[in-house]
Amino acid sequence: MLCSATVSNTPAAPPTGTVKYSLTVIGECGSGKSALTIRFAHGEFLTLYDPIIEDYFQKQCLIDKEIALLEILDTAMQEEWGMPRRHYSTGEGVLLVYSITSRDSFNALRAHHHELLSVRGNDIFSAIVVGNKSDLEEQRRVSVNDGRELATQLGNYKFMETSALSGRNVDEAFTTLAREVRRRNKVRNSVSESQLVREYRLVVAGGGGVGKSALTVQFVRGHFLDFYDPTIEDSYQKQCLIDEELAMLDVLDTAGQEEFAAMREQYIRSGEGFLLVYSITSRDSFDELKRYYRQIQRVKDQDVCPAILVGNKSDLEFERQVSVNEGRELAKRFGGCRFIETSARLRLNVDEAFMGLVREIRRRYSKPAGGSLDAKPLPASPREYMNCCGGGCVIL
Ligand SMILES: Nc1nc2c(ncn2[C@@H]2O[C@H](COP(=O)(O)OP(=O)(O)OP(=O)(O)O)[C@@H](O)[C@H]2O)c(=O)[nH]1
Ligand SMILES: [Mg+2]
Repeated sequence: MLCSATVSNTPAAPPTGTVKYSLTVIGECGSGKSALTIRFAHGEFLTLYDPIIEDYFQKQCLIDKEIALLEILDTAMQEEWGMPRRHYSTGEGVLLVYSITSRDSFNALRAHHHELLSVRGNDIFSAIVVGNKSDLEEQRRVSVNDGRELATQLGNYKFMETSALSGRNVDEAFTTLAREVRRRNKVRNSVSESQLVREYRLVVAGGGGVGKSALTVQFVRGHFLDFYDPTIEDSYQKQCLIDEELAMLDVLDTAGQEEFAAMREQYIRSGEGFLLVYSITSRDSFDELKRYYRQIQRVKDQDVCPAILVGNKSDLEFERQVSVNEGRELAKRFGGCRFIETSARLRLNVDEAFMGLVREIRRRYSKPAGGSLDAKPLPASPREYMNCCGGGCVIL
């Protein structure tokens, strides 16, 4: 890693051509945020734990032949100070830190991430997940796999373990985050030059209580709705970077209850792509989708429409009534659309479902001249997903 270790805590004028990156370090108190930041900025280990309110550091680095000035905000999470919303709202890049010795600090990252999503709205930020204190192997409470899985679930973020004590992966963590920011900025700049962000009108359809709202809210806001409040109709917007292309997703969360069925024709007409959701714990909800699909075909007057079949509540394995194979078979009958199982509760495959649908729509409108479409099957599990996509799609 090329870090030219030119450190300055008092801003000096950076050489011309320097690119600035503003990064924020977020995580529970005691997870090692300050130790990591100081190890990176000053190359030394902080032996005394002194919970700070907030601190600001600068470090100049050479990253891939580019002179980069990393401006880092080290935040405070002490209960008595609370977590100022400003901390969540600043920084193009966010280092999400937990300690591998504390299950609580690991679990708390979801709440921090949820706060981030709700404060940022459609503002663009990059993130990576870091499991710190990796030198304390004998006190480990969070496995590498759990860390990796959390990073995938939160937004296909990169993941690494670090040790502020030994210096392991510390430079890598900050420079990787700067690279992620750079990658995102590149796309954003190309979009602002062309002034074009494609909008996608997605409709989330399916029976009552299958988890349409829970999936949508988990996707857009990053938290789980653990109560049931039947929907009439709600719409959401979310900006995403999908395969290096910016997209504005208009998501319509529809009513599953039969009493609102009269509204269906209208949203089918306006929708470009459909997330057809059933619950793996309800055969009725699975069978009901067949009627839905016929109605979409009729209203759209098309045999095949961009869609993705989603078997939700995959965390309730013991209550399963519909097998993975039945899901796959039904997807074949729905014009060979993609199939995926999700859990809104655990945030499993949630991003993949929505992004998979956008990819379906793109495929539909960018058919190579004279060529057949390359319909790669969407993996049913997050692990398969990582193998297939390498975590390449990111949410802004
Ligand atoms: N265990 C588990 N429960 C879920 C999951 N998704 C949703 N639920 C629960 O299922 C219930 C119904 O979820 P909703 O998202 O409101 O269902 P809906 O499809 O929007 O229902 P309607 O708006 O009536 O069409 C709620 O109590 C959710 O907490 C999931 O993935 N796992
Ligand atoms: Mg709902």
